[in-house]
Amino acid sequence: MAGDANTDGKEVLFTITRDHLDTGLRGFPVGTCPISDVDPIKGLSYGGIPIAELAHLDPEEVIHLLLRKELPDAAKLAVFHGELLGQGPLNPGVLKLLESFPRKGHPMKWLLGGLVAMGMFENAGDYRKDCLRVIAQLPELVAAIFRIRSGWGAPIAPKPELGWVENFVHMLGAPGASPDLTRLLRVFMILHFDHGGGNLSTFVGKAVASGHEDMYGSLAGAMAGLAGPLHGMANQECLRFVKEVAAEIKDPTDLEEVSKYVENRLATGGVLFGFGHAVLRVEDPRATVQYALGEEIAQNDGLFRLAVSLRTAGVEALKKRPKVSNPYPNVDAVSGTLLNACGLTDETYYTVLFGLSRCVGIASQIVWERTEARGGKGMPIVRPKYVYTGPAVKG
Ligand code: AMX
Repeated sequence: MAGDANTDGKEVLFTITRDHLDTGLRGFPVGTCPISDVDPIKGLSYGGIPIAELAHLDPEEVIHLLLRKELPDAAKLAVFHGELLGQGPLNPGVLKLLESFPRKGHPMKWLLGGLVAMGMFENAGDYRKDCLRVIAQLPELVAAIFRIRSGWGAPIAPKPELGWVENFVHMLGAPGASPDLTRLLRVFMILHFDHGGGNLSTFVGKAVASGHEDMYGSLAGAMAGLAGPLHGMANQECLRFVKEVAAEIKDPTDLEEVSKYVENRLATGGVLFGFGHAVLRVEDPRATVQYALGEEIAQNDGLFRLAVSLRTAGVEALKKRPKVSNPYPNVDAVSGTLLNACGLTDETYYTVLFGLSRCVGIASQIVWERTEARGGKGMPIVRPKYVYTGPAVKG
């Protein structure tokens, strides 16, 4: 804390005062991360490349960038695809366990259970090997969660020769899916792979791994963090919000009517879901990419048109409220309306899609922290200090 520090001439990054306690470690530098970064103005980047430049690449190229810290050429990409393919299908025991899960359990609970089960059936006990295996097999797990829990039918066998997303869409076999679902999910997955070192789920995953828990247990911890409505589950809540607005207005393109609704909602203490951010101070570039994609694949969809009207009306209204640090759309502002327009209409599953993607970045960061950081020694066990404020210690 201030006054206690002896910096020995070393660079001071942050001074901790009593006011900083109990603020969720907001902004505290606690480590280094060479994989991705979130800049308040430039937004998200992977390996120094802005997310907008990566959004339309092959998802496997971007996974390679996160794991191996370079975009692969065609030859390296082919080798990498072979490595993923070589992991084989998910152990049938995991799928059998899913069959016994209660349908009323939220899909994120299914994902947690599935990851724990994978840790018992698939575990190699090696962060690098398990990272590759979990990335290769998670699409099968998540597709099975959709199919079994939704009652769409038995899991569909993988076609690993397909791309990572193409295989996922094949295994999903979603009734009523539009032909644009693959295109959307390729972009969606890339946009959600990683988000700097300190977002809640990534931080939790790395903290669990710092006690040398294996990859599967660490990812299960991370996904429990992602499941909360202030974190990953915000995408589910955002589509519910857009649907709520749609039910209250006559014309989604009538900016005046949408603005009136928004002002009224804020005046009565309501939240504009899909707006604001803890770090960003501009429109999230991931939202910008999705608005542009929506104009190509969901141009005439009523909820998408409403999300576009909200993009203007929401910013105008939030800008009038100085307490709001960032009045601009975030990644969740439009992702749900696009998934809905492409046929994935049950928003309860959106956080699982986020989780499928985010496990890639978290697993990459765990591998780096456990096997490369500190000259290969790995980060020590996480152990922050809590300042005791209870009764004086006796004696
Ligand atoms: N609608 C209404 N009020 C908002 C708001 C919004 N979209 N964004 C911020 N505010 C309010 C906050 O509630 C807070 O009010 P208070 O002082 O009365 O408690 C005040 O403005 C200051 O908040 P802030 O410093 O701007 O934001 P934050 O860093 O505390 O929180 C976030 C960031 C995203 C939780 C917040 O902007 C929010 O609740 N947004 C709506 C929910 C949402 O879209 N979540 C998805 C985030 C993306 C993600 O992580 N997946």
